[in-house]
Order: sequence, then C-alpha cells, then structure tokens
Amino acid sequence: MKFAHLSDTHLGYRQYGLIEREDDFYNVFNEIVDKIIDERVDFVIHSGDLFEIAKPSPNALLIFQEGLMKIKESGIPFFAIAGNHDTILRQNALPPQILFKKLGLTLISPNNPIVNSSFLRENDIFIGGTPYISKSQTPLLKSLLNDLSKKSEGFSKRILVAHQGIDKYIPFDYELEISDIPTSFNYYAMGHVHNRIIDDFGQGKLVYPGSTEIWRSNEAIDYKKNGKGFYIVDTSENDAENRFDVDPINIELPREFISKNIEYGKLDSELNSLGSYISSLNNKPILNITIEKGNFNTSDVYKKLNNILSKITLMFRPTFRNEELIIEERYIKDNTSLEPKDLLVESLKSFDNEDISNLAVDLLGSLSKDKFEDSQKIADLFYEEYFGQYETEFKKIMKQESKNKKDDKNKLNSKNKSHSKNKSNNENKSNHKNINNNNSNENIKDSDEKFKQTTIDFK
Ligand SMILES: [Mn+2]
Repeated sequence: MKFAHLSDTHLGYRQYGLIEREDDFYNVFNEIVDKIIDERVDFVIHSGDLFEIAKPSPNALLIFQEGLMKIKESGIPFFAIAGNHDTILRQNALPPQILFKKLGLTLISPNNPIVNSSFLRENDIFIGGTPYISKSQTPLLKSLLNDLSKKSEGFSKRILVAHQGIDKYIPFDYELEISDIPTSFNYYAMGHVHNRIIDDFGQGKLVYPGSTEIWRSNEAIDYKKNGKGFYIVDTSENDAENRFDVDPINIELPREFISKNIEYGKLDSELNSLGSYISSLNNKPILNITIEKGNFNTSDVYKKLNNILSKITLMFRPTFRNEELIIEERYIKDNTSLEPKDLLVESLKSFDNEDISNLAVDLLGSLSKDKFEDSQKIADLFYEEYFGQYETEFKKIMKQESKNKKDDKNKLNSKNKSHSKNKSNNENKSNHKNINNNNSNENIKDSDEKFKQTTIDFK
C-alpha cells in the first residue's frame, strides 16, 4: 500500500502581486495531481496551507476543484488538515477545505480528528491529526496529540497529520518541542516548514514535504539542494524497524529564482554575462540583485538595471549596498520585498506575534480600500479573540484600582502636606498588592504572553 504526502501548496498566492507567479503555483499543483494519479496511490494526505488565505479567490478554488475531481475520478481518497494560512482567527470558523467534502476530501478537524474509512479499517491503518494550533495553545495541542496516540493503539500502521513547527527544525518559530510529540506513530505527515525534511522519529519517519513552489525567495536555496514536489510513502516495504519507505517525487519549477551580488566596479561585464544566462532560460526569472562595494549614484545604477533587466526578468529586486543607504538597510533587508505588506510585517517584528502582523496586514487591506465597516469588524474580532475572556477581570481590577486611589487620597488628605512627594510611590505599591490579592494577575500575564508567544516569520 502506498500514499502521497504533500503540503503547503499555497494556491492563490500572487507573489509580488504578479499574476504569472499565481499561475506558477497552479501549474505546479496541476503537475503534482497528474503525478499522484500516475503513481496509483491508495490515498493522499495534504498537511495544510492548501490555500494561501482562508478565503481563497474563485480561481484558486477552481484550480483545486479541478485537481481534486481528477483524483476522485481515479478513486483516490484525499485527507487534509487546515494550516495556519487556511485558518481564520475567529473560533469555530470553517476552513475552505470544508467546501470539497462531496468531491472526496475528508477534513481532519477538532471534531473529526480520526479518519474513518473502510479502506483504512481493512488495512489496519490509523490516520489522525489536528489542524494548525497556535503557540499560545500548546498545552491543548499536546493533549490532543496524546489522545491521538492512545486512540492509535492496536493499529498496525499509525499516521499522525499536523501543521506545526518543531524546535528541532525551526528553532525560532515553533509550537512543539520534539520531546512533546508522542513517539508511537509510524509516520508523521507534517506541514508548515517549507524546506524538505525526512527524519527518523519515534517508531518511524517524520516528514515535511515542504512548499510546492518557492513561497519566499530564500526557499530557492533548499530547492536547489533538495528539490521540490511531494513524497510517495510505501507502507508495505518496511525495514526491520517498521519504518515506511519514503521516495521524493520532484517537480521542476517553472521559473528560476536568481540571487546575484555584483561589485559596482564590474557592473557592465557582470550584467552582460547575467543577461546572456537569463536569455537561455525558458521562462523569465525572478532576480534578486545586490550592487555593492564602491560609491555610486543609486538612481543612475537603478536606471541602468531597469534598462537591461526589466525586459528579460519577470521581476528584479535590487538592493544597493552604498554607504549612503546604510540607514535604509535597517528596514529593507535581503529577503524583504518592497511590498507594503512585507514592510509592515517587518516593522511589527518586535511584537514577535503573527496574529498582530496578520491584523495589521488585514487592516491595511481593508482600510486602503476605504472598507471601514470591514476594518471595524476585523478589529472587533481581534479584540474579542484576545481580550474577550479577560474583560470581566479587567473591569474588576479597574474598579479595585479606582477604589485604591480614593483610599489613598483620603489617607493623604489626613497627612501633612510635606509628605505629598511620596504619593505616587504609595499608590503603586498598594495597587500591586491588590492585584495580587484578587488573584487575577495570572490572567493578565496569560493575555500578555499571548502577544509575545507566536513568532512573526509565519509560513
Ligand atoms: Mn505554509
């Protein structure tokens, strides 16, 4: 028996605002669908971020619908979880995958964490999983994983599906430490990390198939090294330790991402050879070009680059390492594009919280289109999500605080005027004491933690 494992297809992503890039993501997906059918797999697992956003465009939905229909017509079941991109902040909101239930997609959700199919039962296979769960809810995530581990007991083949970061693979952006994960499964069908990873873990293999297209330009490095595509997992040819056999199926991406540093002194000759290399390519590439060393007039160099490169690249993204621009470079780094969205996310990095960046990006989107009602709704939902449950506690504290102030005032009034310098100190101390006494300081801390926990480099 064998299955296909893929993830992070991000359908509908219009990278750099370019429709050609949106099409690239679709073309790669279509190619993957054909290969899945060629491989005659018994089922497919998609580990989240099927779509770029939780409310995909009709185009993105249509591309997926067509692909899924082909897979269904070949008699192949499709199991999926929602990733962080497929999830709306609001609780109980449905991910777009739910639309495709009648076309053969089984959504693994909090309500249906286990896939119930006669084929799986006949072959003694357990598939269980959870949609993406944010870092502030790691205790919930851990207990769900442990429940699934218990429920998988007694099955001969046990598969866990999840869309999370693990500290071992992304040390600065994870929800799970590797030691949090139950070791009882034979296959960990992971999503979220965009590089390809195959590791031995627990009683089998832990696998991130990675993104199917280059979603951030720095993913080009892993593409060159490990390729992109999906995995075919063969469960019948186990080795002595019952580890499944995992084979990569590579897809050649339609467009190159080129990263080039050029010294200003060699600008003309380097541009010449770069130009002839680009002319040899089938499709116009995305070019990240850095001009460095030496003093030069940025706008003159930009004009020259634009003359030569604008026609032969789909997009070129220049960086100028000129002493005059050092201050700007603090904001515009190598892997950051000039899109307002990216700059906004970059400038909010200190919050270290993906939800805040998402909020800002959402608000930018709606406010820049004068959609004030939508903006209000977005802000209200965010407030509700973060503070709804703490509101009562806050009110209590505020009430207590105003009472303290009154008390302090009364005390002060009864004292000599020369002591008034200490007023604010006394006030602070007594406030702290009261907050501790009514035990709500932990709740405040939790809501504070929520802001700090999730990291911004979301995938
Ligand atoms: Mn992703």
